[in-house]
Amino acid sequence: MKISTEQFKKEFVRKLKAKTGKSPDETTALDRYQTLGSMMREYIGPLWVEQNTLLKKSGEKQVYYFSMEFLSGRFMEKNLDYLDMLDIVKEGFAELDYNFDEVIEVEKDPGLGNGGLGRLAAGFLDSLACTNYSGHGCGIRYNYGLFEQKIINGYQVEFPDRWLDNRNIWEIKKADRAVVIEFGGSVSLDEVDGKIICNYYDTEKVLAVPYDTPVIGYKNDRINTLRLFSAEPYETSFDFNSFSSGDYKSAFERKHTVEAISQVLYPNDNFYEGKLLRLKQEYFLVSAGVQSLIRTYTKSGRKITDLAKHISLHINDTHPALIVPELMRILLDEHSLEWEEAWAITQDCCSYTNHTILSEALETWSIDMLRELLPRVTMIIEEINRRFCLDLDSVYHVPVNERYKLWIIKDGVVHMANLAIVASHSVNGVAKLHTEILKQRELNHFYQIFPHKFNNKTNGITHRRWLINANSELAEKIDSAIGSRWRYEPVLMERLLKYEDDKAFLADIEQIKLNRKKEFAQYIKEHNGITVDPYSIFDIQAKRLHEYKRQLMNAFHIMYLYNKILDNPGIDITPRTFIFGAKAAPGYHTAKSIIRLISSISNKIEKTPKVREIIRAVFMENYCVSLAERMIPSADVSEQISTASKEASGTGNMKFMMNGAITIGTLDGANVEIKDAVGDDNIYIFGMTADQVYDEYKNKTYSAKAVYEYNPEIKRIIDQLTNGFFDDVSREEYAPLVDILLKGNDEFFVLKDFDSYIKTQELLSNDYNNRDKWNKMALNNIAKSGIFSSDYTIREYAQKIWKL
Ligand code: NBG
Repeated sequence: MKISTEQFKKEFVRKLKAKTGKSPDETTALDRYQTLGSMMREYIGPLWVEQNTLLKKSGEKQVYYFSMEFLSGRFMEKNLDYLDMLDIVKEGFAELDYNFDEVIEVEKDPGLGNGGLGRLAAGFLDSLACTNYSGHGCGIRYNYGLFEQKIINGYQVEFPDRWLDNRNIWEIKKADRAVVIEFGGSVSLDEVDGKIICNYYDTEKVLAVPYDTPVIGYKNDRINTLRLFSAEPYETSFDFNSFSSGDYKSAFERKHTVEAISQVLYPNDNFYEGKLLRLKQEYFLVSAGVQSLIRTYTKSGRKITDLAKHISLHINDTHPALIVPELMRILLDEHSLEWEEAWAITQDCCSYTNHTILSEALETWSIDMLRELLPRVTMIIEEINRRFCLDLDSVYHVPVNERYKLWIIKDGVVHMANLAIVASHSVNGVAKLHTEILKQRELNHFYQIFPHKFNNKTNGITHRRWLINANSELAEKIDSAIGSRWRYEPVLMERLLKYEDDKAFLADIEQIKLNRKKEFAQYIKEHNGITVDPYSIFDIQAKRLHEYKRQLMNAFHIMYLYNKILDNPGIDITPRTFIFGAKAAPGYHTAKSIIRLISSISNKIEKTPKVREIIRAVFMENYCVSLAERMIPSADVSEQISTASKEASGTGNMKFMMNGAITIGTLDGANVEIKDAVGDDNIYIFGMTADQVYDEYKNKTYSAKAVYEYNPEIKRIIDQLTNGFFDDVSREEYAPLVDILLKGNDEFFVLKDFDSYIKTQELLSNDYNNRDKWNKMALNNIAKSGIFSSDYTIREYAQKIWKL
């Protein structure tokens, strides 16, 4: 935006007065935030309209990325930067004596996602706009995003996330573009003039009202749209009869039932909960999105049979897989296409990404529940399945006893992944290893009949948020070394390698890391009341809490060090600060128990001065995007220690690497590709490989109990969980964790990998003291991180899958 600081100040103060009716020095940070936001919206508005009009005319192909989650993070600073206003606003604020950081902090994190899947969706929208593609997000405008986590007496307690309390200044409600979603009732198919007409009776109608948020490109004038739908009652919002007779509960019941659909995000990561409300949410999203885009499309005067030439629909995990029968329904019933024609269009339009192999995350719906909620859609799924079953025989010649693996409906249950695979022209995994596992193991039966559909698209992260915005000092240092073109072409960061033996340059990199560590140490002091040493190793594990991610193994390492320090007074251990950030799903007791254990360990260390001088452990409350933006740039060590094969990709691993942290990890997900990029000398790999994990599951030779019996260090740690060692909880508190390991035979191989983990940690610890070596490793990681920019991932999707 071309505006001088003087002009900005004048306009800002005028608006501030007009909006608040206060004298400028009486205004609050919130007043200033909202005024700045409305100034930006005035600027963005006309550009946005212009682009949409152009798009409608040109018919340029667009992708609609359907996702139940978009974990966007704050918008203000990013939008200012992208519109080239950041410096002017910062300067203007300084001259007006307003605190810019305070204004940024006012913005509530839009936490409409759980973890990697939702963050990836938001990052992809960013990259689509920045690489100048026309691509939009379709999602749900949850009134409450992911819960706010508080740690009370060491326990996670969940509070509602009231992100809309101060209004969302970035969205525009488009009530006139609302569409009607129908649930339940019954359906009849009647023949009129040789055509099948579908009639619906007694359905429950719900309005899906869109709220549009601009998705701005990086200094390129592109503005795409994130459209989130909110559920509102279709008819009068309350029942007057009940109201008049004083029955207020019944009077508003309907309104509340309808609004429940977009009330709250299910707080599960990598876990499927087969609740009716969740199914309603999923259909609400796809029906609203598909209806709304088809309406815009047909208004442009283009033929419905050309839909796939202009539109791509992406299914982000199976959650929006009902797109398939919904699009078929609209093509068949509303546009009177024949089945074959509608099916061809659907397949051309749809593509699907698989994000997990964990069986507890794979969605299935009972056909009875589906039929009751969505009678017409269920008929269509049944017909898709019927035809596919015939093809299994006549087209794909699958042996009879192999066919059941491919059925979409089996034993009264609809398998959503199967539906998505059959109906999509592309099925991709999110890292090379993950895609291989899909092809060779988990989805091998589909790979055999549809080899052409399967492809890999390794995840990526936006280097703008995670480096340029989160660590501007490092970004500027990179500019000064290699120029600023890397900001648009991040692979150019590789040019930093010419400094790998330049001691002065490496010292500057080290100093920048220290600056971030000092800032974060201050934050820890303010939030946790613990003083940590910024010269110690900052060892961070930040991600959702899940058994497969093995925070428990990290915790055991801390206990191991605790024991070692007490047993060996004067021992030389490199000081370390272990930092965790993690939310557990509210119903996931084991995960919550691991959080409690980390608090116990932290308390124990705080009470033991000899240990406290060397190691500290802190659990940061309420891990979210804006906390990640502070945490990640301060890390020396990035913990990526999942059981091999379980983490489809991981993206935190890429963010840490980009900020110069060194990974300690297993050969899982994208860690494998990080290792390939940086080479064996710049990463610490340990533990079982994915093949070994599969072999163990098959051969069942592993005995966790035997490890416990024969390894005294492990035995001691496990015993400490229940022998009163932790005096801030009862002895029973951690008994279930012990049971999972010993009685349950340690499904995620925490004990099996422990030795190799400890040895690798020791190596890392020693290397850290060799500052030249460490800084060189850090530089290598930064330099090689460019390939993980989501701009490249998105180019691959755009060119190879969506054909934009
Ligand atoms: C998650 C995987 C991560 C991956 C993200 C994004 C689900 C279902 N899957 O490893 O666990 O990085 O998806 O692809 O949330």
